[in-house]
Amino acid sequence: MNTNHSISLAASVIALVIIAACAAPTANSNNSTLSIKDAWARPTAGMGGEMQTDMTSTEKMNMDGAVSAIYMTIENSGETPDRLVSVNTPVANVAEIHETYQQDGGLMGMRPVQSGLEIPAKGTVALKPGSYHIMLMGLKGELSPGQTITAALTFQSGKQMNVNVAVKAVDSQ
Ligand SMILES: [Cu+2]
Repeated sequence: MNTNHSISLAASVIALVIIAACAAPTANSNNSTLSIKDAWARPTAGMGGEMQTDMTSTEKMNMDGAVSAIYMTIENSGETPDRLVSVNTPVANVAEIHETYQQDGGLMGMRPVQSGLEIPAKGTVALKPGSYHIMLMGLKGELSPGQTITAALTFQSGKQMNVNVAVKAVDSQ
């Protein structure tokens, strides 16, 4: 009786270890020196004034609630720099790497980052409101707080990382 119990307990532990291994973020599964932290996205509803700083006037005019932005921290613990060159997410038709910059006359604008976003060797790059971000356009549905979406990041080195992104109200940051 006790023996059977021990065996089933051991089997349960092994099963849990296997489940935990399968649930580990794919971001760490290829011995990558890159790691992603604190990935989050804006909800589509109730966008505050802060969102406006991440949008061009054209985008504001075209805005029908179907835009969002993803933010995260990307860390490179390796000895060689890499570049984030593209992002895909099943929730949007277009995902572009953008930077916010000061236009002539002082207005803030944003533009696609040409040739990718460099992640320096032994360095960290923060994508955050008013700075670098991944612009989502042509969203296929609303993004609500509490939802989790996925994004696939491709780097110049050929590394690919799948990231879970939590949809959060900006105020909760
Ligand atoms: Cu943008």
